[in-house]
Amino acid sequence: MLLLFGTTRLLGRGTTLLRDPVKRICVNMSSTSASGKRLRVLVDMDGVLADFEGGFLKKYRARYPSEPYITLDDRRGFWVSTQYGRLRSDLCEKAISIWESKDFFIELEPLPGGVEAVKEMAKMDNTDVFICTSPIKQYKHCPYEKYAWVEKHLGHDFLEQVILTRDKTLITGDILIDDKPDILGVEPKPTWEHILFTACHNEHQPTSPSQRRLLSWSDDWRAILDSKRQ
Ligand code: UMP
Ligand code: MG
Repeated sequence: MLLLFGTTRLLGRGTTLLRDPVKRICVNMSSTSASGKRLRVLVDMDGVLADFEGGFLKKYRARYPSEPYITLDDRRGFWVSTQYGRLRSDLCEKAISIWESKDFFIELEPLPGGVEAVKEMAKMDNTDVFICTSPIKQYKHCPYEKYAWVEKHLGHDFLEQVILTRDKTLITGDILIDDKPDILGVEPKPTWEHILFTACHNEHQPTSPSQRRLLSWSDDWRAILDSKRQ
């Protein structure tokens, strides 16, 4: 018993040593994605659950009322700072100053239907949902506020599902719902299929025939999940 307890601690939380082969099979079936049974969905935050573009424009215009700005209809390309820098070189830094400010990330409004969809997904049988989001490198407020946003909109228990990473290719999953058209990192063959979530900056961008889009949370995300189930 002592040996079993010690080994369990070594194996980590949620892992038990089961000598009974029937129990061992049950545990494997209910908990592992290696069996291919459970679907693992990774959902991005900025531009998918939280309205980064709308929040940025509102705060940029409030802080710099006499500076030129780019309407959401005219947004092109993932990097806001790059497009502002092309408008006038000093506007790149001004744009960055907005999302580096305290309260920027926590005050982002939820995008329509996103929070409800994630809550529904999380309740589905054989489905694990994780929020997979990249923090900015200026870390004073952003990582804290991303956790606080999840707690505020999805509840305290959902903090267990948060993955902060600058490299999403390292994370294993079946689907990654993300508004960034090119998700690159050290892993050349990520396990997930990238479902491009439509946003103002990518809606005019042609996508390769193999890339699937989710037009919004009113689109049929359930069918996309079902298509990945075995
Ligand atoms: N971001 C920038 N520069 C930009 C636009 C966004 O640094 O011009 C940051 C803000 C978010 C992150 O922290 O990129 C986007 O994260 P994902 O949605 O890709 O996880
Ligand atoms: Mg995003």
